[in-house]
Amino acid sequence: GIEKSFVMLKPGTLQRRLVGEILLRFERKGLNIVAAKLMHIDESLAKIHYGEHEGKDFYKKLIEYTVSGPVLAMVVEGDGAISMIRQLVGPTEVSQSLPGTIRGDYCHHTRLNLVHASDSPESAAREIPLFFEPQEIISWDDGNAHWF
Ligand code: 3AN
Repeated sequence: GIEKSFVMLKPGTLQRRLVGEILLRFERKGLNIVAAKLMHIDESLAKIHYGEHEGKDFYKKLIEYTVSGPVLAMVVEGDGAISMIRQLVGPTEVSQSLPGTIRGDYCHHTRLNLVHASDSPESAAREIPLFFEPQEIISWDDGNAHWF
């Protein structure tokens, strides 16, 4: 079914001028960008977003990195979008991410893995409202839905 995923292009994406490269992959796959916002998120939002990692050894650096510059927060929609986007992004551990995935092509360290994408429908439902008001999400139709 149609799903919405929360996707965040983290500060390294902007620093390395990779926004276009990454958006291209979502568009090429046929996904719909239904919300997008450039944000410099504060520590409290970063901590809520990454709350599940509190106490882990990489947590402090993860928060510092996430607030170190602007991010592009997005909602991306499509049939089975959540797992499809995880496939496009590649595994968390960059040594496991294959060429052809975003992390496989552009990341050499797990701490600098460029993209966040919801890992389940439950995560998406929690994450999207942290970053977007309902009226900021604009679903649209490319006219192909009746074929599948
Ligand atoms: P994903 O981003 O693939 O959903 P999570 O949610 O497990 O992965 O981890 C969130 C972020 O925390 C990752 N994107 C990465 O930046 C960082 N991270 C996760 N695991 C590690 C690790 N073992 N060492 C360093 N950083 C990590």
